[in-house]
Amino acid sequence: MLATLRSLGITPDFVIHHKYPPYLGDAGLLQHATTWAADTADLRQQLNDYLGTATASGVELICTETNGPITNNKNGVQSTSLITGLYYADSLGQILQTEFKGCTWWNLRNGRETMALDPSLYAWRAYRDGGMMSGTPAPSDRYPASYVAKVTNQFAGGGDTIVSASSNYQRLAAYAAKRADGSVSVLVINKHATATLSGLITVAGLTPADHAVAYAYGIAQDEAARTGVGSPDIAQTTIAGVSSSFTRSFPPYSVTVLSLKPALAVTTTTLGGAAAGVAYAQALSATGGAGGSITWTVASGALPPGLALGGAALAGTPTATGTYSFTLQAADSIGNLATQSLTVSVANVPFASWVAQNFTPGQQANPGISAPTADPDHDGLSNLIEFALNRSPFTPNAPLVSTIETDPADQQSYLTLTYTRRKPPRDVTYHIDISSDLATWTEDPAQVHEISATDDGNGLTETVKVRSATPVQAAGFQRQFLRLRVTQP
Ligand SMILES: [Ca+2]
Repeated sequence: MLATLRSLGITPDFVIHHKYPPYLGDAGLLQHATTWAADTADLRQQLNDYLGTATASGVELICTETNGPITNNKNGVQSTSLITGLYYADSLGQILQTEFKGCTWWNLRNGRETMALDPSLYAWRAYRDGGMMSGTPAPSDRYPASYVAKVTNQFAGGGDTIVSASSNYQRLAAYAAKRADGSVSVLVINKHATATLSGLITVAGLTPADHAVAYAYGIAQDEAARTGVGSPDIAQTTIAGVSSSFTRSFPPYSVTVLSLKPALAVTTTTLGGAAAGVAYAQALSATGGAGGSITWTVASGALPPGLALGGAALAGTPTATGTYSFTLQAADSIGNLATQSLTVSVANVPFASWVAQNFTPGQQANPGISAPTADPDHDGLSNLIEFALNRSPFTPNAPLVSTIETDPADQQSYLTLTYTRRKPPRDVTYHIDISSDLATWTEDPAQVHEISATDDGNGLTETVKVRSATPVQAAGFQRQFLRLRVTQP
């Protein structure tokens, strides 16, 4: 036919292949999937021979029918057995490594045909069926191939890449896919009737998360369908101890897909600065792991007062200045954990925020009321000073008064000024000036010493005491004045 097509100048777009194994028994069927490679080579060779390599290269191979040996009466009951389920998975793993562009299992629903059980086969349904399931809704009417298809759905899909995988044991087939989301899935089929086989799984090109999800179907589920006791559905379990090289046991006659995700990692490595009294929100993010939602907790340290973890964010209104270091932990839904050390610096209330908190929009628009130099309560203290001293701009306050205080250490008396100062970081600068005539003022740390700064415990301010360096008892002492001056940067 190919020669005739060639003589007519016709090139087929594709070749359809149907594949049904002969009677092979269970052990034979379980090794038969490896013949897909030979089938492919044979078809390609025929196309090359009859059409010429150049022409043949445009012809696609498609399999529109395959199943176990349902055409053979001798082992028809095998079609509804666990063995054909395993063969389905093994065939899929093999086909995905060939050039076949498509393959359709014959079929979803076909028809049941009662026949005698062959005791040499691992089978318990006394009927043949070319479908994956029967028409009635009982669990036993879904055949193993349908459940195995549910498992292999977790193996690969559109956009994924089949990557090399190998097993050094003929009865333990292994296949692998690099998934579009960066994860790697491993399909393992234990074809041994009674032995649990252990495989050392080595993963290249991915540091897997230490928790993964395993999807499996095997004797336990097939028995549940037979007895009605237990779940006939696929098993989905979380497994721990996954790494780039790990050992996993596979029960006899089972199909397993291990879904290995990239290691969970927190991608938020810095957080923006915050200011007391100013609403704050920073998104938190992580990659890898099971995907889906991440649960965030504080693993160590303490968040700035006023901030809390909620959803995937650190948010709130800070109430206290300072630099806060803490470690956040991200947890995915299957137990993968990742931590990240973070620091948030909380600055003092900015002057602009204080204005916004203390003045109405109308007042804010009126510089005579809200400007830094304004004094709406007529107490002689400008708004900037009121802010710097953490006072209210509308409550008249007494002015700062210098006092003469005696130092018990030297029994000398000093001109002393006590005032409230916002804790750093802050957006105002405090200056202490000294004068002997109220005309010439000097800011000189050598002449005025800060002798104490006591935290007020409110997270925002401290009480500062400064005094003249020269005691009133000093020879030639006449007069001294101290004043507080506040500037904005
Ligand atoms: Ca005032």
